[in-house]
Amino acid sequence: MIFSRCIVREPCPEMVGGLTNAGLGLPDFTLAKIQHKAYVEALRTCGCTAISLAAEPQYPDSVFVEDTALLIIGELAILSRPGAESRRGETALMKPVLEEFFPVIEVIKAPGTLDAGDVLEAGQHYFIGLSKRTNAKGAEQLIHILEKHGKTGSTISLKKFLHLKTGVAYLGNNSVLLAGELKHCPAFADFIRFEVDDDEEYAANSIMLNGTLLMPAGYPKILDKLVRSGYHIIQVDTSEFQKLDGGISCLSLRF
Ligand code: CIR
Repeated sequence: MIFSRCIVREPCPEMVGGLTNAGLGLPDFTLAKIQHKAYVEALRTCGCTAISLAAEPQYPDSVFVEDTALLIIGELAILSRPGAESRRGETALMKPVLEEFFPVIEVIKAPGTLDAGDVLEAGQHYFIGLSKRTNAKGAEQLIHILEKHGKTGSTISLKKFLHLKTGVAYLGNNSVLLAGELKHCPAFADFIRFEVDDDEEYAANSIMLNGTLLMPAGYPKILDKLVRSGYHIIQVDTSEFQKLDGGISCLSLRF
């Protein structure tokens, strides 16, 4: 799959009041802006033109654009219905942007909730995490939409991770990066598995983009394993977004 564009949103100073369970302290906004810029530069290096949206101070978590929609390249966009009340309005901001690029827009409706951070694309199949943010009704609606478009979906119940993609990345070629509770998840039993040690768990949230793996900086053990396996890797520091439970995938929508 070729990705030619990405959507990102500038962080707003209000991000310091964003949702978090990380216990890592408050993000430094100045550093977050610098890190965000470097992140967008890395996406460009991977071949994506960046569509950069203005900061939205009324939504402290709006920099994590990934949660607002699932994009199926060349086909359709599915607007999510975020599980956190404080984030629900973010999808209305994303809708007109997606309408420019996608002829079909589907929508997750109440009482369903779904954060797209809970959706992992693996070829024609989509794994959907049932989490504190994504409920069974939301997952059911998504599976129905996917099936209408010739794809399949299945659910994975999460116990600890905020989102499914907090703990798994699809690397292409039937390979996955797995952490924590997902290491022994039967859904990934038939994949080639790269397991991330618990002290490097954050590195599982990485993205494969046009043949380059974009990873958070500072996780030498899994980095070494992947380099030895022949992966081409770019590391970016996302420490200030980690403080808000967000990582590499959460900061962009790629298509
Ligand atoms: C939240 O709790 O919604 C944000 N602070 C972090 C969202 C991270 N997004 C993601 O994992 N896809």
